[in-house]
Amino acid sequence: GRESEFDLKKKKKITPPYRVILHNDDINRREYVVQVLMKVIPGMTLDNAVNIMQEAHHNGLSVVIICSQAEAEEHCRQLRRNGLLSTIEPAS
Ligand code: NFA
Repeated sequence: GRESEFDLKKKKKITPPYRVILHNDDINRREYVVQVLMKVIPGMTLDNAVNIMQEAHHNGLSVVIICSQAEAEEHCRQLRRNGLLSTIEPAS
C-alpha cells in the first residue's frame, strides 16, 4: 500500500473521521433514548448510552460515535428511523 508502512498488505481503506451528533428533543423519554442508542450503535454499553443521553439532555448535543462517513450516515439514518434527531460532521 501507499498509505504508510504500517498499512502494508491490509487493503482496508483509510477515510476521514466523522462525528455522529445526538440532538436533544422534548419528545422522547430519556430511557427510550438510551435503549435506541444501545440498539443502533455497535458496542454501546448502558453506561455509555446514559452518559450520551444526559449530555444531550443537558447541553443540547452529544457526540455518539466517531467513525467513517458511510458508517456515520447509516447510524444517523438508524437513529432517525427510531425517532431521534442526529447530524454528522467531519471530526477533523
Ligand atoms: N429531553 C428529553 C426529555 O426530557 C430526553 C432526551 C435526551 C431526548 C437526549 C433526546 C436526547 N424527555
